[in-house]
Formats: sequence, C-alpha cells, structure tokens
Amino acid sequence: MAALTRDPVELAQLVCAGDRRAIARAISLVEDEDAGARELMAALWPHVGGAAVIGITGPPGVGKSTLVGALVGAIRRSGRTVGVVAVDPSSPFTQGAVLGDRVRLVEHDTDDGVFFRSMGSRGRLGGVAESTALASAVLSAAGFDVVLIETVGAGQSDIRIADMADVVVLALQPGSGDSVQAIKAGVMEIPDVVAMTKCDLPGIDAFRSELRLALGIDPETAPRLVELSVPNGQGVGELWTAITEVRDGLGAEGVAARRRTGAAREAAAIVAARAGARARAAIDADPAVQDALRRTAAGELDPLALVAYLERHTSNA
Ligand SMILES: Nc1nc2c(ncn2[C@@H]2O[C@H](COP(=O)(O)OP(=O)(O)OP(=O)(O)O)[C@@H](O)[C@H]2O)c(=O)[nH]1
Ligand SMILES: [Mg+2]
Repeated sequence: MAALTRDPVELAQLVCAGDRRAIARAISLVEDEDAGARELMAALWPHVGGAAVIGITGPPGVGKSTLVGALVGAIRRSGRTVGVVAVDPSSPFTQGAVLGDRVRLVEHDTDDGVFFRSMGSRGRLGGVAESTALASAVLSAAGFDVVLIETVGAGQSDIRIADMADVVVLALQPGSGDSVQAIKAGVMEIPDVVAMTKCDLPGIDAFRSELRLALGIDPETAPRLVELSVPNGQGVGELWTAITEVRDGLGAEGVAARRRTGAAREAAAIVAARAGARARAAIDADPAVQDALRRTAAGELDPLALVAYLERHTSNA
C-alpha cells in the first residue's frame, strides 16, 4: 500500500475524495494538534457544512452507543451515508467501550457508507471539545450525509454538544432523575429530542410521567419524546424520523442560525480553554510566575494584582 501523504493540502484533497485512510489520518492530526492541522482545516473548510450533524448525549451508561449503532442502521437503510465521532471520556480500554466499538465495527466494517471514530480525551491545549468539533468537520468534508456525535454528559460537560450539532438528542433511562431535575431547574438546556432508552426495563411508566412533567406539555416548545428498546427493535425508526423532522422544521435558515451561534460559542470556549491551559502551564513552569506567587504569599502582591500579572504574562507567552 502506498504511503499516505504528510502534506496537509494533499491530505485534504484525499479526504474530500472520501479516502478512508486520509480521513483517519486527518482526524488524528486534529486530535494531536499537529502543526499541519491548521493548514488541513483551511483546505477542508470550503467543503465542510453539507452534513446533517446530530448530537447524542446523556448520562453514562444510558445506552447512547447502542442507540448510535441502531441509528447507523436506520440511516443506511434510508440510503444515506454516516460518520460517527464517539467521545469516550473514560478509558478507551474499558470493556464496555471496546465491546461496543467492536460490535459496531463488525456490523459495518465492510460498508464504505459508514465511518466510525472513537476520540480519546487526553489532555490537550484546546481540549476534547475542539478535536471533536474538528473531527466532525473532517467527516462533513469527506461527504458523509450525516455525522453523529456521541458524548457523555447532560449539558454540563466540557463538550457543549448544542454548539456542534444541528439537532440535539438527549438519551435518558429510568433512573436518570438527576438529569430530569436539571432540566426542571433550568440548568440544563432543553434538547430537541429526548430518547427514552431501555423501555423494556421496569420503571418506565413512572419515568415517562416524571419526564413529561419536567419537559412541559406545550407542544410548541417541548422536545419530542421517543421511547426505545433497542434489543426489541423498538423506536429506532421513530427516533430517526423525529430527528429529521426537527431538522427539516428548522429549515436552511434555522440550521445556519444555530451554526452561527454555535461557532461563536465554540470559538470562545476554545480560546478560553487555551488561555486556561497556558495560564496553568505558566504557573507550573515559569520561574517569573513562581516568583510572583512567592511575593503574593509574602503579602507584597494582592490576589487581583497577581491575576493582572498572570494575564499580562500569559497573553505575551
Ligand atoms: N435492556 C436494555 N438494555 C440496553 C438498551 N440499550 C442499551 N442497553 C444496555 O445498556 C448498557 C450500556 O449501553 P451503552 O450503549 O454502552 O451505553 P452508553 O450510554 O453508550 O455508555 P457510556 O458511553 O459508557 O456512557 C449495555 O449493557 C447495553 O447493552 C435497551 O434498550 N434495553
Ligand atoms: Mg457509549
């Protein structure tokens, strides 16, 4: 097999042609914050934006990956291609993740219409949110009709899925009472669709009532509720229909408006994350900063003077 180019512009061309090795390499470049990543993104960017980007979020273990695997099947049956970015906040070596990935890979590994990528969450400058957003952009440039992003969390994680996705699906199972409380208290943004998972398990009736109460009954503002049981093949088609109806309902203008807001918030979050990482690195490593810390401890600098010093120092770094 010929060696894959290291040239970012050539790599971008291969990505746009749908070359799977190039797609994998491109995602690794953005994940590793490789020096070529900026040039790569610049070359890819004119080709980004055609995919419908769908975020699937929810607390740990509610069945997001199972759902994503089933959705991939539904999307393929509808004749569309799909790229998946799964963010694995825990160790990529946990049995569940490996097993889940393997199941999906075995099912779809001969299908060129599916691309699956699991992102680690090693500490990086821009953080996992940045590399996830960029991986999604790579898959969009590669021409996949749909990009699915799976992230753990429920609105409060460091990944703001609403800033990356056109449509947000929140997966909840009986026992996800904390998330329901968070919705009620207004600390969690209301998703477009709530996927009630594991409806074959006991407790689903009480949970349905609790959810309906928390989400409100106004059909104009309440998210759609879809009940699923993946082992029984229940609800997957309905979920895909609900997602496409929400997106169609937004229209091109609505999607563009969400993307504008999301891009602004995403960029601000990346700048903040990088500034934070620079500040921490400066505090840890810089003798001048260590000296300022000593002066603060000795009472020569007040805390706000220390912050002002650090801001000057890190923005010059
Ligand atoms: N009974 C039942 N079990 C399910 C269903 N969907 C998923 N599960 C099980 O729930 C467990 C967790 O499923 P995952 O799909 O890995 O959940 P996840 O939300 O992706 O988990 P993390 O990524 O670790 O947060 C697995 O044992 C699944 O087999 C369902 O509809 N019914
Ligand atoms: Mg998962």
